[in-house]
Amino acid sequence: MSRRLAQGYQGEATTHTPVETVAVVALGANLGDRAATIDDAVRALARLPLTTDVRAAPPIESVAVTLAGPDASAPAYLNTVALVTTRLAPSVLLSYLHAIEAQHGRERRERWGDRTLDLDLIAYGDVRSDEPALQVPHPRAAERDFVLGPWLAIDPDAVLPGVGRVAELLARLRGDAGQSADGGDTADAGDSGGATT
Ligand code: A4P
Ligand code: MG
Repeated sequence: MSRRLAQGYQGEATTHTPVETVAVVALGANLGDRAATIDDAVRALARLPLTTDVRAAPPIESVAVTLAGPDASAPAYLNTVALVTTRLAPSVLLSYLHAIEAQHGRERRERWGDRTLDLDLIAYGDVRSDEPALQVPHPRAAERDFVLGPWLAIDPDAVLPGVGRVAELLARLRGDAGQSADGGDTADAGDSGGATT
């Protein structure tokens, strides 16, 4: 665990004021009234304690990525990304994200299955953690057009810690997807799940 992550935990147990950090939260919904759910979830993020600012990108449509790959026959997703300025420690923020998912009827039946609302912590400042309960940066963020696209829309200088500039990651991803569409090996197309609009 990184030093800053440890400081976050220490902050919870003591009277120290935790450091204000910008967290990147990805929101996705492919069941129910997706737009209303995403709107509600962004408002719920803005009401979190110790949280001073929330800025969300316009939502985009994206093809569902399932364990078998992109599936155009599954209900399409609405995805967006919010920048959340908060003094909540990352583990506490993730617990709140799970609570917001639950308030919106999230059921966990199968991995990458259809869902009313999914909230992923993509990054928390430059903190890095690979504990199963808290993986930041999110291990699949760099492969996902539906995360990188909205993130870049609200932060043109965004960097995925330890990986690289979001603009470059997205350009590479779209370049690879284009090559694949031009006759590349589509059997291994990955889970880029490009936006449909
Ligand atoms: N967990 C650990 N670190 C994190 C983190 N940084 N953010 C734990 C969120 N959760 C984190 O998550 C599984 C476990 O990961 C939880 O116990 C959590 O505490 P989950 O939300 O229960 O399950 P999941 O979302 O089905 O699994 P996973 O592996 O997190 O899936 P992803 O990567 O979130 O992908 N297609 C489109 N077009 N748009 C989407 O938004 N989303 C998914 C889910 C699949 N296909 C999609 C989309
Ligand atoms: Mg998730």
